[in-house]
Amino acid sequence: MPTVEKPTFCRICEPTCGMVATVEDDRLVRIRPDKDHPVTAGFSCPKGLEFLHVQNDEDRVLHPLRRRPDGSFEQVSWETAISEIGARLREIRRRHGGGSIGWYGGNPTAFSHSHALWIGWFLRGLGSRHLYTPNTQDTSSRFVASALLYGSPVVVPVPDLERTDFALLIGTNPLVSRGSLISAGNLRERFTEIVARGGRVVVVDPRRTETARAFEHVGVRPDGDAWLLLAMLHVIFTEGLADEAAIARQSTGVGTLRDAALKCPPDLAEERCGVPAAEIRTLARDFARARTAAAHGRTGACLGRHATLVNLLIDALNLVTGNLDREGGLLFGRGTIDLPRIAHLAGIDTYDTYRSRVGDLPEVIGQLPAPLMAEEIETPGEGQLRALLVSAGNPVLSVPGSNRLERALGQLDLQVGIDLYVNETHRHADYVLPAASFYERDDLVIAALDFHLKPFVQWTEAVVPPRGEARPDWEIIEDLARELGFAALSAPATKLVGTGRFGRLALRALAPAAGRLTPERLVDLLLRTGRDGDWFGLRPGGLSVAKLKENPRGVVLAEHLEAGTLKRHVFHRGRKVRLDGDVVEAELARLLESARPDADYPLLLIGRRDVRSHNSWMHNTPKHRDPERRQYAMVHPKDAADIGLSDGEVVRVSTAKGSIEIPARVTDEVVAGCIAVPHGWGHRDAGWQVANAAGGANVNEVLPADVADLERASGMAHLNGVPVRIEAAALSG
Ligand SMILES: Nc1nc2c(c(=O)[nH]1)N[C@H]1C(S)=C(S)[C@@H](COP(=O)(O)OP(=O)(O)OC[C@H]3O[C@@H](n4cnc5c(=O)[nH]c(N)nc54)[C@H](O)[C@@H]3O)O[C@H]1N2
Ligand SMILES: Nc1nc2c(c(=O)[nH]1)N[C@H]1C(S)=C(S)[C@@H](COP(=O)(O)OP(=O)(O)OC[C@H]3O[C@@H](n4cnc5c(=O)[nH]c(N)nc54)[C@H](O)[C@@H]3O)O[C@H]1N2
Ligand code: SF4
Ligand SMILES: [Mo]
Repeated sequence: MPTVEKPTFCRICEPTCGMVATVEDDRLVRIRPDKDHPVTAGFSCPKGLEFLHVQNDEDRVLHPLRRRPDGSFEQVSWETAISEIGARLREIRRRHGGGSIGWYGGNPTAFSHSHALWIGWFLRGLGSRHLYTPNTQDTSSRFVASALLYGSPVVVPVPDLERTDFALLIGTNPLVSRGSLISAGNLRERFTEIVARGGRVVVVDPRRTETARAFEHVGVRPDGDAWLLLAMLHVIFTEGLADEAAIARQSTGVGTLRDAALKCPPDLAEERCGVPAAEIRTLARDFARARTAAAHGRTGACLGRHATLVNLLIDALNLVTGNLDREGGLLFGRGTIDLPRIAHLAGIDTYDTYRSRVGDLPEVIGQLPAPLMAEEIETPGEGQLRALLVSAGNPVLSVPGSNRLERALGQLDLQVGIDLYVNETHRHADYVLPAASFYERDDLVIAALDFHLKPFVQWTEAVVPPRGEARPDWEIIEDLARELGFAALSAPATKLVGTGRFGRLALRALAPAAGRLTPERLVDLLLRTGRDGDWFGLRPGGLSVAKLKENPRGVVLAEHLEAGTLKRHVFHRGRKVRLDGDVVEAELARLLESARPDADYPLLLIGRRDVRSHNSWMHNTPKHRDPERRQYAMVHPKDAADIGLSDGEVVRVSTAKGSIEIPARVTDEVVAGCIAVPHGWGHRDAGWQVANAAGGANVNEVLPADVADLERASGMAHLNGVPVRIEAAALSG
């Protein structure tokens, strides 16, 4: 068979780098970065290249598996698996109602055109509210800040790094993570260009990260950001640096923010966030006086105890300095598929329209806090969670309170996993179904569209057929839905396109091919009725899937994001950003009244991401045979000296929930009083042999996960800045 090279793109993380896949005999034999890609231009990272090992991994699940009474798995046919799971789900629905069946859809669902949509459809068919995702360990606080500010949780502005004079990065390490809630190819290059233009890149982080080392670093105490940001606003308001015209034009409710900022002078903030008052003043003045500036936060801003407030303050800092919705500041997505509008029409841009059965916490975009899953399984009553499907996720490693979750999973009437591997969550499942990898399916990453700095869209065909009997996630979900007797996925499509002129036109165009709505047809519909669409021939040359197939390296839609689109992106009445409200006031009060450090647990734990890991996966590649690649904790020399810990020794990290032990690296890379521990480790007894051997400790076993530990405003888990105690493991009994 001849060797074929196919342009496509990686779907592990947000740059969605252009790749060229080399295929021989229907087998992926090489992946290389695509130099001719119009956005990523030859950029990629080690994970993207190591995906070749995942693709061809002998540990991959390639056939449906069913648990035997002795706990081992046996291979069964798809027909058997789907019909048996269907029968069990029907029985559970009959006895306990559709509301007793839930789904956890993990991180990779966001990198597919269809996976998350099909899960949503499945649960709506059941009338179930048990939808869980990594969001409460990742972005719910950001989404709630958006709901409060803009009236829609899915409106998330991006920093215009291509034109800004001052990038303020809060709790993000893009030289390793490659950027999140932003998609701009090689971010190191973007940052270097800012400096080359005479601008600045300042990184606020408790650790002198790869990004902080390459640019400027402000060493903040974990969970200190709200204090830092309020004190910056204090300086800006009291020194006349605010852009009052922009505030009046764009927002309502600034008084609440101003009052809170006035209560937080830099000297008070210094005590709480560890950044010297003089440094806070200079940072505030420099940011406000820069010709243009953009503050952007990610998981370091999203996982603290005041995360919703931190995210709100980040956008407010941009707004108050006149940097929201202007070139070089924060800009809104261009929306070739107008997600906020579509989500609004479909009624899925929700926040707090209902609350969790246990814990009374708000839904965010229809999702409930994943740390509640254990208690939802354990708590009797109507809506008790009795069956859980987990696709593209590994909550036993990724969700805090994992010991309890793992025990609770054992109480389920049915547990089904859909994955590339039998991971730590699926090792107890009743069935594990083999998912196609992203190179085995067609795709367009709808969720990333609005995060591209250079508006861009790319469609890919599957570059190889699925290995073994693997199948794309959406097809598996559709089969299960059919077992439960759901109508085809056409009713939600009606909602998505609306009932306006183009909606009607689109549905008419769709009707002749009636029947199955595939992701390709859905994407086609959304593209064609979007702002660049061909409107089914009314605008020749416009976008459609066919058009994208003619351009396999994608289509650049504009050089830059536009400024001056605020009114289109704000859903509040009057189209103004809202800076006040009950939630904001409560969160500000909670911050200003919050307690100081806990004497029993004097250190603060934060997370850390590694270049070759992706949360709990990508650990089964040959590189992870190297002990150097394994998990270790970073401890400051002063804190190490206090407990007599030397570099390379094992440190015991304890919270009120328990202890874990991890080899330590003693380094002043972390600020004193802070310990950094990567999540996603603790592999054992799962189906990935290299990962099992690499082992590690599961930090989520000791992180807080009770209802009282979750943020009231967003249900967000508290995973950064968690009070801990450390001891040298060798010395303590
Ligand atoms: N190589 C690699 N890339 C990844 C991933 C991965 O696991 N590995 N995961 C992907 C996923 S799912 C996501 S969501 C993104 C996340 O993207 P990022 O958020 O950019 O990822 P992190 O490297 O975790 O960066 C968070 C930073 O916040 C800092 N931090 C911790 N606590 C605080 C705090 O209280 N205040 C401040 N200011 N900073 C704090 C941490 O030290 C860390 O440097 O990365 C994605 N990319
Ligand atoms: N303590 C702590 N915990 C955290 C975080 C933290 O910073 N600190 N970060 C959180 C964040 S940001 C995230 S996003 C979560 C991630 O949490 P999860 O999404 O629960 O876990 P992942 O480790 O990303 O697991 C992804 C799984 O999907 C499988 N997979 C990959 N591609 C596909 C596919 O196409 N289809 C299917 N069906 N399966 C696929 C992989 O084999 C793997 O088993 O972790 C969170 N947990
Ligand atoms: S940065 Fe790496 S993992 Fe992320 S999309 Fe690009 S190649 Fe894939
Ligand atoms: Mo994430």
